[in-house]
Amino acid sequence: MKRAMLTVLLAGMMLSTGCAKSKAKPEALKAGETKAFSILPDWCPNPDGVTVDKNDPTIMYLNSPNFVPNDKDEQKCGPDQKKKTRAVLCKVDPEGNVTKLWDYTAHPVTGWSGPMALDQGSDGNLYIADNQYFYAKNNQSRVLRIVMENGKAIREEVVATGLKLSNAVMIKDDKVYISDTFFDVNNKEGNHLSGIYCFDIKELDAAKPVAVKPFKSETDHDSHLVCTLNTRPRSRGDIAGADGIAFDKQGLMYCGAFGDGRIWQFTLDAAGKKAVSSKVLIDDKDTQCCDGMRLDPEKNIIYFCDSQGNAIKAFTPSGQLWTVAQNGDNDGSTGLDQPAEVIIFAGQIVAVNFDFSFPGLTNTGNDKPYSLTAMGLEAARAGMPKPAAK
Ligand SMILES: [Ca+2]
Ligand SMILES: [Ca+2]
Repeated sequence: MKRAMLTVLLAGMMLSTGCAKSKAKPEALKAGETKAFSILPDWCPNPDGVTVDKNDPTIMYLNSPNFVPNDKDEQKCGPDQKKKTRAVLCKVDPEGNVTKLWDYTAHPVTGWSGPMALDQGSDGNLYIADNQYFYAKNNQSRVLRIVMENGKAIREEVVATGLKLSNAVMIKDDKVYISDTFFDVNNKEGNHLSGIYCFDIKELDAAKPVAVKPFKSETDHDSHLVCTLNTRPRSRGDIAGADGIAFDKQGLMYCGAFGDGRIWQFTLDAAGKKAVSSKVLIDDKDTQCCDGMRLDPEKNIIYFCDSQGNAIKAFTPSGQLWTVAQNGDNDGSTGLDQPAEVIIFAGQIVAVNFDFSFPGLTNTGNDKPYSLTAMGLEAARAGMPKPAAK
């Protein structure tokens, strides 16, 4: 009798486990709703860049630079790579499971690694912005390439040097666009300048990395520079500049400033190497920070992270702006916890919670859980403001 009951119980448990693992579509989240997409392992305390594999939509790549929560004294990893939590590249599946692909190598001068955003080229390899600005302000930041073979990361290469704070990466037509958030040079109005560089994948050679010339002025800079933008500090006094990059379906390029939340729209030349015109598209009093951004190609909408406001927002190429989701300070178990990157994955909007906590942000501190947050894709699209009635 007992044995029979146990069999029934076990069968029931197996059935329920099977249901939980079924590939049934997740229940669509309503407007403004958030839930954890993934609770990350302890070795991903400070995740940042994401991109989805160009050939396999079930693979999302995630960088976790892990600048925090390392204690300052213990953080001395040095060239011997004893960083408390090593910077890693991972892959994430549609159920939110995380697998480590690579341990990044420390920079030979600073002793640290800082892999922020990443994107995949048509060669299948991943191109990474290695931000060294938190450790050295003298142009130590780089562009890295992780060579991929059959889904495995097999080699890490340095392909460009000389950047200040390499941040976002967006690849279009085998050109790698990288934002540099700090030039440490002001324009004549006294606003801090920053910009975007562009490299052809075919010029990126590990045997001879591109040496980017430091930016001196709007007329004296490296030939790879596409455009500049400037930051007007707002309530939190942050001068950080060029951050997230996206292209719309017409090929217009967008970049937002981390320090003031303004978003620029750039028209590029036919080669995609120089901006021929630019304008500030978004300048909103309730949006004082812009981090990562990503195109929704089906709707020609661009989603972006307001890291200060713990919000995911969206805009159209004509400048309509709306909020997809926003919450107060949250540890990341249910809501946004300083989102830095946003992407469409597994039929949802997925945000990466950087959870670093800079002064003036809603996020008050790096805390467990470390997480990715999901929002409803259809709800986000439906939130677009309707044109005013005539
Ligand atoms: Ca957290
Ligand atoms: Ca937090």
